[in-house]
Amino acid sequence: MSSLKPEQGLFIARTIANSINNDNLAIFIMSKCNSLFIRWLIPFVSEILRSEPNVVKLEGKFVVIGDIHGQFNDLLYILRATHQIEGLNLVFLGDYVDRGKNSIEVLILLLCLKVMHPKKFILLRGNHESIAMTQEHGFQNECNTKINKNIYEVFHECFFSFPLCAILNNCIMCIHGGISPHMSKINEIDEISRFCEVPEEGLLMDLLWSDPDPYICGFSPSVRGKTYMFGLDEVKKFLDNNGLKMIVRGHQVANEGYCYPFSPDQSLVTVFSASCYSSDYDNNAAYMSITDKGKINFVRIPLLRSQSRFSTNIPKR
Ligand SMILES: [Mn+2]
Repeated sequence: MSSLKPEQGLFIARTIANSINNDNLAIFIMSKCNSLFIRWLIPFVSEILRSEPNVVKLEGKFVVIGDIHGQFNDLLYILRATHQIEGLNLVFLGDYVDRGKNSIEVLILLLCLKVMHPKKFILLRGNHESIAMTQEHGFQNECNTKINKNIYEVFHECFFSFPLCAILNNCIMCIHGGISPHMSKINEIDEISRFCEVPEEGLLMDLLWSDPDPYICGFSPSVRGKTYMFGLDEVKKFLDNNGLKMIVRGHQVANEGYCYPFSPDQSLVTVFSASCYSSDYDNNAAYMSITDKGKINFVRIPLLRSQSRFSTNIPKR
């Protein structure tokens, strides 16, 4: 089988990454995105992702973006609003695929941005970046329909390669799900070998699957049927043990795009960046901004009810 030369692959990746203001970007991406390109892109970007530690440590100013779930217009809004800001890093909390109609476009755009700006874009793993979830919740079907039946497996390598956690300015922990009874110190995350399918139990699963519960103390079995829910006492204990101030996580719809489940306590915040999620909700979406002085702000994404691939009413920057 023929394959792309590195310079050909890089040329396409650069073209996509530089086209954020293209009026029909979703269509444009699909026009570039044949199986030859995907078979070049995934091993190439996976090597970059694998070179990152399980816990990525960063300093500076950030935006933190919650679940996108294949909602291309929400992603595009965030990118247009932020990508040109000098020195800003974008930290994504995972769940790029499934449920929405444009998982391929979302994932390909993010991976091309990662290739071109590996330090600026941090892509953490969500529980949907797994074989079991993508077989059931839309991504595999989308691959079969939009590309071909053989391409889905090619994506597995990048699911297995995303780092798990980010620590911002030594005080804010970013993770898709939450904490785990199997962890007291953050450096225990470094001991996980993450290059695999998400297991059915243990620390890796909990980090990607657990949820906060304001009505409990300690850990208790989750209503999801796997992993745990945790109380504020466990969050406080974990933050104290590790000299951290706050946990930012995604994984649950929040009506305003963000929510402090232990409010008025602000030790943990949920950020969710897919508006009118899965067309079952009429939730707002938001992302979080963190200045280099540590000031926190939430930015609402305008409701984009129609997640049409052809929509062009997104302001350009
Ligand atoms: Mn999730």
